[in-house]
Amino acid sequence: MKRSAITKIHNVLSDFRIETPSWGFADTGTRFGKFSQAGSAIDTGDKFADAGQVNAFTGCCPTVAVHILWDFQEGEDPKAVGRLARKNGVSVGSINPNIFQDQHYKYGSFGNPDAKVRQTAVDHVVDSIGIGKAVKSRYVSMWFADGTNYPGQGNIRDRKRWFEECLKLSHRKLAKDQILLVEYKPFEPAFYQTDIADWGMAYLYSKKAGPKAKVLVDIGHHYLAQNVEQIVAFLLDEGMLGGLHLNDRRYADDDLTLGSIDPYQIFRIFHEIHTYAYDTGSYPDIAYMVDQSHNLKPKIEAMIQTVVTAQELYAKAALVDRRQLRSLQKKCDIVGAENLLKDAYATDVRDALASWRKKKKLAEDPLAAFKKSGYTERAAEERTARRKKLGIVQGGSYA
Ligand code: PSV
Ligand code: MN
Repeated sequence: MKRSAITKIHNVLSDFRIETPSWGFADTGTRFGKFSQAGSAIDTGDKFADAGQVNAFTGCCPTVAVHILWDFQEGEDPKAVGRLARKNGVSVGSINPNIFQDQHYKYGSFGNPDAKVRQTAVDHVVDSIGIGKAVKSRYVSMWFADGTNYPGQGNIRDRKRWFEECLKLSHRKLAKDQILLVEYKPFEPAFYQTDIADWGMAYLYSKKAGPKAKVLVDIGHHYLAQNVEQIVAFLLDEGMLGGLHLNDRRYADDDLTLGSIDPYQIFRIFHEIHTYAYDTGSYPDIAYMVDQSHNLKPKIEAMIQTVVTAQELYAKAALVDRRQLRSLQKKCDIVGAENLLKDAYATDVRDALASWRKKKKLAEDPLAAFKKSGYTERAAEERTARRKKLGIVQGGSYA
């Protein structure tokens, strides 16, 4: 590889940060059952410790997304959670309010026909914004389970207006430097109609909520045929892309490992981001976050594998010769233009990544180094003993 290509890769990697999710380190499952791992995190401290490992070995994951009800104890000083994170070599990243799991949200949160429930949901989001301020987190990340399961169940336009109103009320409470991310999802858990079903709806709600609201694109939250990179390009051009949830999917929102199904799609998404930077002279302000929770793979290894894949695809996409691409596009040399993308995609960037890591005093192969460290075995032993002491029984069915 040419020296200039290696330098380019080193430069873009140095500014590429990826947040890991706290919910990716604890035992999870499907609605059919929960499968346990001896070394999975028991509490928030464990989650930060595991995320700290991912950061220590990759050098690019300094923040951890947290879920209010899962990571903060009732009445706990949020600053104590911030300190716990720092003790483990990370800091608190995006704040995810939870307005979907409590019984009162059976018929929705911001879209609930009962005004009192809508108010409860807004109050929770406002509390979450306050927690974000206390821990100096920049993002409040909103994902809604709202929708209906049957035609006729709800008035779609009423629900839209309730969403607009509640998002506006939430937005009003943001500090100057806080950003409200609005995520969309076409279906699940609602299977007839979801209140924020696609990027157009998320865009509109964000615009109406106020200037600090931006769209969060979760790669898994699209129908199979959808052109995700086009959505990314559109939102970039409108200054409305706030965040990207990294994962992959084969069917729907399966939380598969980034790039495990369609790595070229991830490359094309990153290509749009690098192209934006080339055209405008600066990289967009995007929160990159892994949103995967693995039931079968060892969780920390899965996270490192994901982060390394993201870096590789981001580096490959940086290599597209954009000056040449512009000129080929102008001449309508379609084959030549497409081949520029394919050449970059086919480039083996692993040595360039390894030399970047070496410069940063990181292991050249983070996954192998992590496995060799013995952390998984130590965590399994210590956490098994702690579970026993606390009387925690792992696994179980949902029957
Ligand atoms: C549920 O679909 C989900 O995976 C969303 O993508 C959220 O971002 C995440 O959970 C955390 O609430
Ligand atoms: Mn998501």
